[in-house]
Amino acid sequence: MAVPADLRDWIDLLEREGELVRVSAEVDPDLEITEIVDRTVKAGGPALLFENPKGSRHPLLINQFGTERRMCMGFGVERLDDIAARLEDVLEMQPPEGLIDKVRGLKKLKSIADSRPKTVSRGACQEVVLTGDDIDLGVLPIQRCWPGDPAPFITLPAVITKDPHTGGRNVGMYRMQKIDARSTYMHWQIHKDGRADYLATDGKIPVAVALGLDPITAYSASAPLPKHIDEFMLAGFLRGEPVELVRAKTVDLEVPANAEIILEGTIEKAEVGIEGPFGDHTGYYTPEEPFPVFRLSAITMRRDAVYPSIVVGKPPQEDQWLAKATERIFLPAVKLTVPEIVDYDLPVAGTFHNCVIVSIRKSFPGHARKVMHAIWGLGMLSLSKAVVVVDAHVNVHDYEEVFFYVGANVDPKRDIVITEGPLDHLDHAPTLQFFGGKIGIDATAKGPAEGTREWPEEIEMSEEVRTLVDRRWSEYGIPAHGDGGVVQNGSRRGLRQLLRR
Ligand SMILES: Cc1cc2nc3c(=O)[nH]c(=O)nc-3n(C[C@H](O)[C@H](O)[C@H](O)COP(=O)(O)O)c2cc1C
Ligand SMILES: [Mn+2]
Repeated sequence: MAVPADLRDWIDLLEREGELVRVSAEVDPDLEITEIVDRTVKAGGPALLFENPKGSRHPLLINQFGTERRMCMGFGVERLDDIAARLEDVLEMQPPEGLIDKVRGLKKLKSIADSRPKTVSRGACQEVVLTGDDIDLGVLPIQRCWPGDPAPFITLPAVITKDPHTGGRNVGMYRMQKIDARSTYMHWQIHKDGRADYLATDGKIPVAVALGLDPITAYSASAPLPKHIDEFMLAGFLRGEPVELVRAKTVDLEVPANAEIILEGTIEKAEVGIEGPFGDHTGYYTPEEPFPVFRLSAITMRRDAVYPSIVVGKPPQEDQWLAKATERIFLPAVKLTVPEIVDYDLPVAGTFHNCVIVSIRKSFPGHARKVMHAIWGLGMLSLSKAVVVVDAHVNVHDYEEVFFYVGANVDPKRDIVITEGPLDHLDHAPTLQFFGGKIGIDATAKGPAEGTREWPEEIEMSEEVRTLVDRRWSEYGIPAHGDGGVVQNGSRRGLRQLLRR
């Protein structure tokens, strides 16, 4: 399935699929859009194109990622797991045996080679170039999202920097609070690559911000890749064609040619100011804190540029699907390091750093604890506050089933690990910022090898009787309730399998 080439192509696709509503009424980016989007997201509603945001002639696109279906459409897949399958294919490559294997291997290698961004000489993102006194962020319909926010925030940017020592590119999504017509703060949290690039600079660091991208490239800015991997390369791999870049006009960086809007500028290492508060994805206002100041040297854009935005807040919000995409896309990489992991789930209500549920093929005493510590040592998963470990057959996406095993298999005195380590920048619960307690819950079955009594057998109907009842179901004359298939397919886990994505 072809993926959208740029934001316009994506808007067209959404519209053709009945997934977009144009709002022509004048609507205020100051709070009003948030309330509309909050209701729309929670109702599983469409993407919204506000054609007349108050005070701006640029339309505002929001809720483009707000449902699983749209997320899949943006990635050109049927299910989010299909994206992971492609990555797994490459990660699990073995030395080829025989000719067919070799040809297949070469194809895979080519798909990696073709992922590298490609520099082109012209880009639609530079149809209009504004420098000097012409730079004015006031032309964009930047949202003030929540009543306690002191200013408007750019919320869906792809922020591009280069490591001052290696020259390697990094792309990240970090909110940007507007200070005035020509400057913003840059919310580079302590654990992020963007911040590391900034800290590695002596004087000032060039920064470019792309707004309004095709969905995969926009997503890639939020992906937690290891520092030395260029997020545009991941975008190229997932798109099946390279991200095209043009040279920025006033800084030594390349920017996506197909973007709607580019902000160019620099950040002086020494120049920080007080950012926030901001109504964040934790469901709370993150307090004021010092962050660097981004000073613009140019705005370039398409003539009729569309401005993209997103609202975060108490979950569920639109960002849940960006995070779910990451959960699915990164599963093969997680399994590569910890192969006993069958699946994992980061509940939306846990705002993604509060809880990880993980199922494992347990094969030795203490195995659940090994996996907890592996997660606490793995990339951004290391910031997880709670890790719940269940056996391989448990569906980690079915929270009721997980709760059953947490209740049934756990002796709190024996099976709880309390430890401490790094915590998310935004977590307000620990006594200290960035550092505090963690909990691991071992809800796997145990046994004498782990010092317990004999573990009892779980109740399961025999396959023979289930097949019999399947065959005879219509004879019983019992009406199927709810989704008829659930009962008739005879599986105890029928409903759970339906819930499973
Ligand atoms: C909508 C949205 C807003 C985000 N805002 C921030 C932010 O303000 N600061 C931050 O450090 N990370 C933020 N993140 C998370 C980062 O984008 C994510 O951790 C990414 O991997 C960072 O890239 P990096 O590791 O290359 O620095 C946000 C993510 C999303 C989806
Ligand atoms: Mn990165």
